[in-house]
Amino acid sequence: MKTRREFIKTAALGAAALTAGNATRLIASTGPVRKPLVVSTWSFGMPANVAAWKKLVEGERALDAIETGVRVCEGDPEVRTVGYGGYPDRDGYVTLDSCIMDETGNAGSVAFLQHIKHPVSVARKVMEETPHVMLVGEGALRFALDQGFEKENLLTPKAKASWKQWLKDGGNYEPIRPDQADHDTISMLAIDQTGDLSGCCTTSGLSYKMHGRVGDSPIIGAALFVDNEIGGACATGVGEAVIKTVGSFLVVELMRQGLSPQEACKAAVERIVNRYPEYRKVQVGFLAINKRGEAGAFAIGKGFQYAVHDETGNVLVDAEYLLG
Ligand code: SD4
Repeated sequence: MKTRREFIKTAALGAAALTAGNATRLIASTGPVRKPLVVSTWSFGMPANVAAWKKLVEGERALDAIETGVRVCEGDPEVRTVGYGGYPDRDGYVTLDSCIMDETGNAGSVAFLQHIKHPVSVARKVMEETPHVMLVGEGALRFALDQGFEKENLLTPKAKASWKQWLKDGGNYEPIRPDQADHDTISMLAIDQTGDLSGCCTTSGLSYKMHGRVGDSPIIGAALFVDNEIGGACATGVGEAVIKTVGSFLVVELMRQGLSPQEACKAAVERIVNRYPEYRKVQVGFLAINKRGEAGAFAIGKGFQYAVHDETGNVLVDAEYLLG
């Protein structure tokens, strides 16, 4: 097995076959590194990518680009699973999870945060203004207000009506829901013009979740991990499955061993369903990029899409999946 340093060196030289585990894999393509680059989860990643791309071509840091990008989604009341307009928990509270990680390996996160429209920006403040990584609940809210964020009602009339209807229909609650429509996170990764990586994710989490439930989205290593020497990975889907397998960290570590982003995402999905067969029924999708600007994704089930913006344009891609 090659060391990380050898991997980077070999990758920089062009196409190279490396041994990872028992298999030999082609891990690096020839040609220049694809940068800048931004990728994000789901179709709402398309407008988010456009905002991030604008920053990237202006020469801004990947960190600024990804924060700007996902804020588009957080502020859009028509996106029912992120930020303002997100579905509430079973008691009618919109509670938000978010995290962010930069090229130096620094990280910030907020969980179970209420009343703040842009949790990703609070997560960034946690990273930059405190000695901590994660603030939750009341403490996270107090910190956000101290930092000048505005307290807002995030429960839009539409989301409230959906919740009331859900209650009327019996309020049937399954902590693990197989449908994808009710729980989509925006996770975003970018490489800037200098070749540095950053990533973030932000969500209102599973709709009608238990009050106090926190998913994978604010957990560094689970929904997001960035190693500026190797690449970055992020996740969407049922957070419990991602937390138990430390999914994004796993994807980055597999890339470190020589797998392509696509291969690494696939291996992480296989880890989930092999280790936890009950999660075969749910959706989890991983999205990753490596230092060369190669992107890949893989999901448990059909339907996961991701948006990729490079200098050739912004495209929505159907991810490959394991089970029909
Ligand atoms: C969570 N991972 O709270 C989030 C929800 C999500 O696609 O990403 N859904 O578990």
